[in-house]
Amino acid sequence: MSYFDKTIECMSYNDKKNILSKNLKNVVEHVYNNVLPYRKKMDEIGLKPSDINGIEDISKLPFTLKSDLRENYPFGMFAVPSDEIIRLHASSGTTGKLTVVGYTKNDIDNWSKSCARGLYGIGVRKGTVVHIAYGYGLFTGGLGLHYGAEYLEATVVPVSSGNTSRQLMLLKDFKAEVLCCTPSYALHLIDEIKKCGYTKDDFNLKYGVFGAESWTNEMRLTIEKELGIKAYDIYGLSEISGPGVAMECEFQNGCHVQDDMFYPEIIDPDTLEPLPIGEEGELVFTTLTKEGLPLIRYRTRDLCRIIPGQCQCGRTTLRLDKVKGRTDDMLIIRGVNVFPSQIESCILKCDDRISPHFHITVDRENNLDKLTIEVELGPEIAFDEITVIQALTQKLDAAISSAIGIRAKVMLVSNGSLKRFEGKANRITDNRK
Ligand code: DLL
Repeated sequence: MSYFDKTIECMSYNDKKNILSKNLKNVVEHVYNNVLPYRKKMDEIGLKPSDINGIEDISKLPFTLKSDLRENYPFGMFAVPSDEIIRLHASSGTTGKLTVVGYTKNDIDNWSKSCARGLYGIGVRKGTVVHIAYGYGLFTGGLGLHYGAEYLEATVVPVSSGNTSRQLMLLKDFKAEVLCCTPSYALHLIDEIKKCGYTKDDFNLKYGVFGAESWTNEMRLTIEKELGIKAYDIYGLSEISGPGVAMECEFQNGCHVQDDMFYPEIIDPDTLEPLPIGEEGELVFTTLTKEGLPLIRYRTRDLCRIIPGQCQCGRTTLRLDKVKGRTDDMLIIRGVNVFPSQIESCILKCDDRISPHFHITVDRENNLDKLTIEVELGPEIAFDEITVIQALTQKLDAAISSAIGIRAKVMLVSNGSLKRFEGKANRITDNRK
């Protein structure tokens, strides 16, 4: 087994604890002295940097929310003078105001290293051809993986998102071994490959690096089968750096968090109390080495759990289980919590003749929530094969109702009729809002 940085990745718990404690003390000192909103938050609860003696004191610290970044738009949470910021990224949200993040030279270097560690763990080396179809620009996906792959001296193809026919041409001609994009874009590429009359054997792909949105293990199996690759999960968020906060190794058994840089906690989103390892709750991160925009106990809104025990690969880093979804994406239908990932998993498990493309619509009729799930038929079923479609609809209906605990209206629609996505998928229309 080889590692990008064995000392850090395979460090014993006690050695790691010393590093985490030292870094936590540094970052708390840094934000208290340089970020007014943090000084205020800490003063309000009477907490001084000297009260933090080690990583075990982390729960004394206040949380940070996305609203803190919005209220201090654009640079009010930055901890260094503006001329030390060498890169800005931003993500858009529901309120329209951007969440802006800034990086010093060291931050870019550490972010690149975190992505490099992840990519190394799945086999990327000098000369491996890495096709990056995440968007470049203010979104962190493209540039984050670009710098990580270049750090390893891989051969980077910086295609960005869009122009699918050109993507296929480049994938084929440059013989990329690694495809980096959202899982929903991978589905779109699979459809286009078939439409163009290619097969997976026309490509040289071996691995996929898929993230930026939640996706299920069933989706992984579909993509792996269709592209003949191993599909790895990569997790991250711009506030904490971008892609590469955590990534799966070759054992595909949870995303290894680069926890010397980004320290994870799982909290109960209602009581805000930390939860023990293995329990599901909201994922919270503290950045331990960031200079430009250090964040303390940032509430991601992602629901997840830390997998107990150590991975077969020998790394001692904490691992995240598949993210179930964002608390904001959770639909409450007739009082029942429903995650799109539960529906995705039913669709993919149900029948090979059903495609992975779906859309969820929620309406309110006569004061009652109504859930409609449109799912595309696979290309081999003609839309006039009424009996087959009726049988498939019943089968899927039963599977979804039993998984989510409420009835939904399932509609099988013709192949190719639902919207495709180049970046993050948006599969929900909630007309109740
Ligand atoms: O999506 C960074 C990224 C780019 C990660 C490319 C992986 C690959 P944001 O646009 O700030 O950053 O969105 C962050 O996306 O809080 C999660 O809700 C979701 N997310 C990211 N990766 C995963 C994943 C990038 N692997 C938000 N599984 C996060 C589930 C994910 N959700």
